[in-house]
Amino acid sequence: MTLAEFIAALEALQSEASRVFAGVQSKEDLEEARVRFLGAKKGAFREVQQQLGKISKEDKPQAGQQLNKVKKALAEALENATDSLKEKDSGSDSPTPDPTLPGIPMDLGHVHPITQTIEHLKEIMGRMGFESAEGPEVEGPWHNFVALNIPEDHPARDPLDNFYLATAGATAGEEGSQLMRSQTSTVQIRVMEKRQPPIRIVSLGRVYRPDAPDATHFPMFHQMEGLLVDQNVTMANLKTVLRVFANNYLGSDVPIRFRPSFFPFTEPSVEVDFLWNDQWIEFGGAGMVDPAVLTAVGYDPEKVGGFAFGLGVERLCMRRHNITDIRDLYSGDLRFLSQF
Ligand code: FA5
Repeated sequence: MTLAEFIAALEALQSEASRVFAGVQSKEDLEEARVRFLGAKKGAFREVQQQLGKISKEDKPQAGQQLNKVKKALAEALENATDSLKEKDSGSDSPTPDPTLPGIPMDLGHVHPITQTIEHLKEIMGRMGFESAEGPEVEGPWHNFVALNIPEDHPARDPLDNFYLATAGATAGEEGSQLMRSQTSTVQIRVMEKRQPPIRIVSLGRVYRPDAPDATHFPMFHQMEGLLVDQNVTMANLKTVLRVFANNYLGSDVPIRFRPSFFPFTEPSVEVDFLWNDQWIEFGGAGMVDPAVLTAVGYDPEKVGGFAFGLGVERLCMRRHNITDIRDLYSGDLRFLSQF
């Protein structure tokens, strides 16, 4: 093959390729043209390139130069065709935006059912004159146990039954150690330490216990603590307050049972059960504030007395809304939560 023939073949290839690439209308056309002219095995360029071996030694440098020029031109033609196809895709084929269409509706979040319950409970208790009080969730043994008359060897203080925090220099359970409070009764102590009777507070907040989760237990849950301290307070006052509370929150026909029980910080003590689906379910504990507790906070048990109660908030919410598994409340499943 002569140099002139080689160059003629290159020119023919370039003009044909330019024509084809310029006429590309679709992705399929583009791919077909790419394979036809630039295919690595059987492409037209490759075929001409293979003729280079037949060119004489003297003409080879010039033939090589021409070959490279055409190679570059073909690569450019491919690139241009690709670009113009892209432009075409994003241009006339895409729908014209219609500014009169309505927007995409967005779901608005709402308050979690337990938070709604807490607000509702505060409101009912507020109407009976109980003001809202708060205390910290990280506590020391004094507020969680000692001032509540829970002795050192009581099982409730066992490190395995509480979430103690790693506290430098203090053994779990000893003064100086810290734990996530296991009950809101801590707030009774905090309020009485600061204030003098008459006291009438309610405290709603989180508590923590290493309980295995099941339908009625969760390791983090909420309690509603009530405390009333005054002169001449009797068990009848406690029963009336809980009865009026139940009437308002659960309905006047809800049967309540007070079952004799024991708490170190109340004497006498009761367990408070509500009937639910023909079964008595425990909702909390209550009783008359133990004189030892009144003494621990500096009150004179000869002059003042009181009652206290602590109810499980999740169980109240579940009873009211007929929720059968506490874990649903904390699953984060919006199909469940958005019903409230
Ligand atoms: C107490 O925590 C006492 N502080 C209550 C009290 C206060 C008694 C004031 C006397 C005076 P108890 O451990 O029984 O008591 O818990 C009270 C309620 O919390 C239970 O009846 C239950 O409704 C709820 N509860 C307890 N453990 C869990 C749990 N793991 N998950 C969900 N709710 C729970």
